[in-house]
Amino acid sequence: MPHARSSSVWQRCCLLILGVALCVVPKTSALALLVESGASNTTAPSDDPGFIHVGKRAQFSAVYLGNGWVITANHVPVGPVEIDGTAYPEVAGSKVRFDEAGDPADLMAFQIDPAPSLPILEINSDPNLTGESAVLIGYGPDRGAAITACGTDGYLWGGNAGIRWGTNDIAGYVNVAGLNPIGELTASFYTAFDQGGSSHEAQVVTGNSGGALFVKNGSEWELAGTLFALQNSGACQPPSSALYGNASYSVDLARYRDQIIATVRPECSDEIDNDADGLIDFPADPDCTSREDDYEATVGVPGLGPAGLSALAVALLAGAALPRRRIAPRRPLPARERGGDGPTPQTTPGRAHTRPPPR
Ligand SMILES: [Ca+2]
Ligand SMILES: [Ca+2]
Ligand SMILES: [Ca+2]
Ligand SMILES: [Ca+2]
Repeated sequence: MPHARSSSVWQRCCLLILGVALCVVPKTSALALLVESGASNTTAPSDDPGFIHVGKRAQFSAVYLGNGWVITANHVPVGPVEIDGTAYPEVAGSKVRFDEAGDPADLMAFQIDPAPSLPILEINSDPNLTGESAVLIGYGPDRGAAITACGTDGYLWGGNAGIRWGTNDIAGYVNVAGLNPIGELTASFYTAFDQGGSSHEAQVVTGNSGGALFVKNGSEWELAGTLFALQNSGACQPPSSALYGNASYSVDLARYRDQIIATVRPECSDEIDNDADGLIDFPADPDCTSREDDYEATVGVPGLGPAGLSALAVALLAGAALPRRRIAPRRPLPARERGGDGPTPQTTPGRAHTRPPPR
């Protein structure tokens, strides 16, 4: 009964908001699956939201979004990301931090090269997921011994670290203040660790951040959150433990979605009509061979930004002939500058050199 639980969580969260004013929010993440131990839940669930996309970033987590980009908490350092047993080096200087109304969030993305052969992840746009079932995936310890503290039951963290999944449901929304500098707010939602909760009730643990929270939109899974903070029961709670009543916080990706899409997507899945032909992305724009395709126009006729359209208008007014549409092989494509809207010389550094096969 999510609604019965969310009432008590809301009251506790009010206390948290006061605490947040004093900036007492531990940074966290990765999962202690407090109903599981050992190797349990270290392979994809049968209804898989994207387990293989969640990677290990040092002792933290990061999620592969597709197109050569990973997303993680801003307090996770940039570096190589291990995905499905393979380490992918970071692209120097590629980090982009996301913000809202002048508040830089505890959320960023950076590129890895080569790009893993995995599809582009969908990102949730629903601003209210309260009551929705979620799957959480991150790198962290398993469940250890049962304990009782602060008048409630729980578990110590175990000694088997790995990427594992768990479940919970979204209890509500709150802005979480960062520790440094004081006052930067990260839009987030939270789950409560409940005795008798969901089938694989999960709570994040201090030490790792950047893991994934997925929810279903109809029949399709979407990435909705980046795990980044927790609330515990205070001084009475033993270190390295999770108690019923603790909460886990995820960055609300819906609030940063436009920035994320603009940063990490190729033209054929960036939700923009890049070449002004009235058709947006794959499969609507026939020049797109897949969501991973870099160009929404035939190669040789790159997408027209405002400057390009102005130039074209000037050319038409001057009676100039339109350039002939040239049919050219799509690959290999030149490298593309991040945020650019057209091809750049082959000497441009960075960017993925491999691409996933069309789905
Ligand atoms: Ca719960
Ligand atoms: Ca597009
Ligand atoms: Ca188009
Ligand atoms: Ca087109």
